[in-house]
Amino acid sequence: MSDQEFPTDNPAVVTVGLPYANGDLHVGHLRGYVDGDVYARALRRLGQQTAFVCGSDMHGTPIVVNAGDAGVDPEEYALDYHEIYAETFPQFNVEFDNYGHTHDETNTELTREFVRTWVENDHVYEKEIQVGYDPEADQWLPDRFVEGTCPYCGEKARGDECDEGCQRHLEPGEIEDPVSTRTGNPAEYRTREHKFLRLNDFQEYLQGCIDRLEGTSNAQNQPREWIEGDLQDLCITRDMEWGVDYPAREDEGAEDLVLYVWVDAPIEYVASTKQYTERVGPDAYDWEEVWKVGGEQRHGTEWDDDWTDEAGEIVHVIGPDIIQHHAVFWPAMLRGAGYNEPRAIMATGFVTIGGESLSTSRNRAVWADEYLDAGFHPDLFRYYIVSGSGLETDVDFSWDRFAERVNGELVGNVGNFLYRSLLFAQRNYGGTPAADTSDEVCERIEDAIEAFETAVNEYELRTLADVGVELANFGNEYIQRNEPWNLVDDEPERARQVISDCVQLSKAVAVLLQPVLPEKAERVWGQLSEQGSVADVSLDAALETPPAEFGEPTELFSQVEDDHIVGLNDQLQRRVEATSGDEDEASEDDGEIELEPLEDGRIGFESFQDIDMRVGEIVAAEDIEDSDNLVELAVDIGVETRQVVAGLKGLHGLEELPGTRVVLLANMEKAELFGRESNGMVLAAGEDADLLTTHDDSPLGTRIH
Ligand code: B3M
Ligand code: ZN
Repeated sequence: MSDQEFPTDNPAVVTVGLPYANGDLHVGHLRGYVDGDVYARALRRLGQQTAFVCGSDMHGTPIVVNAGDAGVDPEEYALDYHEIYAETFPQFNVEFDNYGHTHDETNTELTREFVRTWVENDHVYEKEIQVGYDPEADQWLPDRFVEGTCPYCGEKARGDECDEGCQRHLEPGEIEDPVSTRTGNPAEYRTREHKFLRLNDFQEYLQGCIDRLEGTSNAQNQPREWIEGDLQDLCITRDMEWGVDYPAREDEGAEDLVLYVWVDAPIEYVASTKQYTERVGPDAYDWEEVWKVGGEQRHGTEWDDDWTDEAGEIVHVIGPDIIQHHAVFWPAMLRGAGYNEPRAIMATGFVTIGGESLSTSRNRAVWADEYLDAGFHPDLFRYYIVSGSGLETDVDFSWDRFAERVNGELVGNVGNFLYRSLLFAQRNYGGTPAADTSDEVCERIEDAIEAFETAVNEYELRTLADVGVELANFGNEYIQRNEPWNLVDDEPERARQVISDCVQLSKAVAVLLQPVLPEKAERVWGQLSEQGSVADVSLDAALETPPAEFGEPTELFSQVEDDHIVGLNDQLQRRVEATSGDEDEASEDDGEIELEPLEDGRIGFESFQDIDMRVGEIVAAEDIEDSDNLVELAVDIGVETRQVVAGLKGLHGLEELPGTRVVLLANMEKAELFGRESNGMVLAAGEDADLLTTHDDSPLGTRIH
């Protein structure tokens, strides 16, 4: 990447997180694709050479699960969705330069090449680990085949991610209380050999990389916590059939392993760019200029500032739940293979409905097809999404709000200004009247251009929508203030000036709003009888004189009718109510747990200091046969290992306890239970003995304050 402002002399690539090819798209998915598309168009607007690429994520357990439920093989299942996505995106004017998929040859080959390079560079090692296994289903339980409790925050989590809690990536074997999603049985842990990418090799590099990283503040800040201290190595293989085969050398005996989906998925960003070059030729766009720094292997060397001038600009648009993958794992993966690093990560907020998260399983969503079937233009949706909130903030979708904003901002403001200006110009002058643009209007347009350029460099998408809308707003006010209809007869020159200003403003609005409203802007371009496409002009075109002749305009937007919205709104409301009903029931269930009243008496800080609590880790767990509820634990608290008798039987599987970080009350009076000494107490919450743990990696023995 370069440290210069956009536009730079280097080619850029904008990518969006790959959709898993395993279900219908809804407005929540569409947000990222629209945001990415708007950003790519805005970069081009600045004159930055830009490719916009993506692809379907074909691998991973969710697809295997869903394909299994549908009774088809994963490839067929994923390809069907891939084709649906490839057709759906353009219907929202999301136009990728290349849309591939992770199972195609370009990606599988490139992925294996990455892995081979890591192996050659000694970044990969083999280790025995505990992997979930379901004896009833007789299968290994990678990733989403297992659910349980996040060891970092205690929330319910999937095998490889804490999706409802701290959003961390979870390594195989980390999840607590693992339950097989195949049978609902508690999962067993069994020993397996797997391959690991040694992330610690990249720790220093990643610190620098995060310091250089641009984009949204969540993407710049969250990774700091993850890269401080020892980085946990990334298990890059899985016991599955569906995926990219691990490129095993004969002697390695790893033929039955596939790569973890998060290995081949981001590499599709590179593969998709490569396919684009294969189509248009390297003279038009060279993927290696973007992804490889000067084409050189730069493994083992420090980042050199000179590279910043040669390398391309990589911008990733992603959801907020995959920041760790993109800001920590991915730069390490790239560096380990001698590739460039991302310039920016734009992590968007989610889309909510009625303030609550979307849920595909509960059908609390507005589906892509549903929007299109309602007959609304895609640009309206794009506008709603981009201007609805700052990039990092959630956007709430409601049909009422949609109608309100379309009718108020697009129909009432932008559409109204363009139509009245062009109509007046056409009727009175047959097009743009001859007059120099006034200083006031020129300055307004220049300011808008500057605001647009700043917004691109600061990754602020909303401003890209606001700039054009505010210019139209100004135009309406300008027309109102100057009343050209009263000037035509008495002050013809002033009338020409005012109307020429308004046409110029209209043209500027089209140029500035094109990234957000590509099709609508194109229509204005046509109405102005401009040559070519508005997509191909630079921002300066906003100040160039519009044609002297053009035809009668038509209105750009039409009013969203109340009764149309009533139907859609009803439909959605019914769904939302139905699903929140389920949740109310769930929370009533929760309410049945009677919480103890708070203690009246207070203790002083000194009394608290008498309590010696330490960070510990269970290293062994043994059944106490004679007891109904007790087990014997060995808890490592750094300075020593304690024998503790704890009431965990039946609440936690004995085999899952070793490796669990706990909090130990170390100066608890010793006790003897069932003939065994208990030297300390493991802290736990509630009837289910929900074990207290620590959020980060404080060393064992650290005192708790
Ligand atoms: N397929 C979807 C997600 O977790 C996942 C993204 C891959 S991006 C390389 O949001
Ligand atoms: Zn968590």
